[in-house]
Amino acid sequence: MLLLQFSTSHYCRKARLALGYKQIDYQVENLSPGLHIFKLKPLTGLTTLPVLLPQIAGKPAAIGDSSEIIKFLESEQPEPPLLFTDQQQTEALMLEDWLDESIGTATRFIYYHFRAGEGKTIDSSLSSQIVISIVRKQYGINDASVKLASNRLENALAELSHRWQKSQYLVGERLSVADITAAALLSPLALIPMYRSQYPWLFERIAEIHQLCSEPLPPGL
Ligand SMILES: N[C@@H](CCC(=O)N[C@@H](CS)C(=O)NCC(=O)O)C(=O)O
Repeated sequence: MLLLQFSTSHYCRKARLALGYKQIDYQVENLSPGLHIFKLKPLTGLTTLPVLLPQIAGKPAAIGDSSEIIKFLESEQPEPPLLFTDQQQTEALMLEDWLDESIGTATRFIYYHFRAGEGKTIDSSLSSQIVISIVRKQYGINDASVKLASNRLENALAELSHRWQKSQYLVGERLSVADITAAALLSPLALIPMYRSQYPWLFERIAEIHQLCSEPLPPGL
């Protein structure tokens, strides 16, 4: 299998965690932001990464969207499972969708805001700052939208803390799509000192989940 990705994307990290947890052999191809559209549009009709090319006869040529990729991996290789077969499935998929649509985007806002200001020294090169400024423009990242994102994250972290402290897992008694989605989509916060000092339990859990999935730790951990 071949995973088309942006190397730094937290949604691509989510797909890698799933592949790693299932111990599936795969290769990655890193695409360049901007030019990626020309490759992706004919493959999936979408402009977003990750995209998985299963390279298996009789299977789809390309699968876009991290959630669809996980569903495909589960059908191809059910063990170890990331989904459920009972009523816990609805809860896990709802958490995944909430993390994808709300929390992953909030993290993006907080992260790029940090990288353009206090965290500029992480990579102050012109090329990096140009990418950051294009992303900020593309998603409308500014003081007001970052404030809203930070409020959303605060609520999300309260909910995740409650769930992860009650049991080791967000849903049921084993690792699932909900845990790997949270671990991937919150991982960019590891570079931000305020989150590191206020939510140490979060980064311990992110690191544990990366180890379970044989995925290298995200920057900052
Ligand atoms: N819901 C999608 C979101 C993926 C996503 O937002 N990917 C970003 C990178 S973090 C992307 O490819 N952006 C490029 C674009 O929108 O053109 C998924 O889960 O795969």
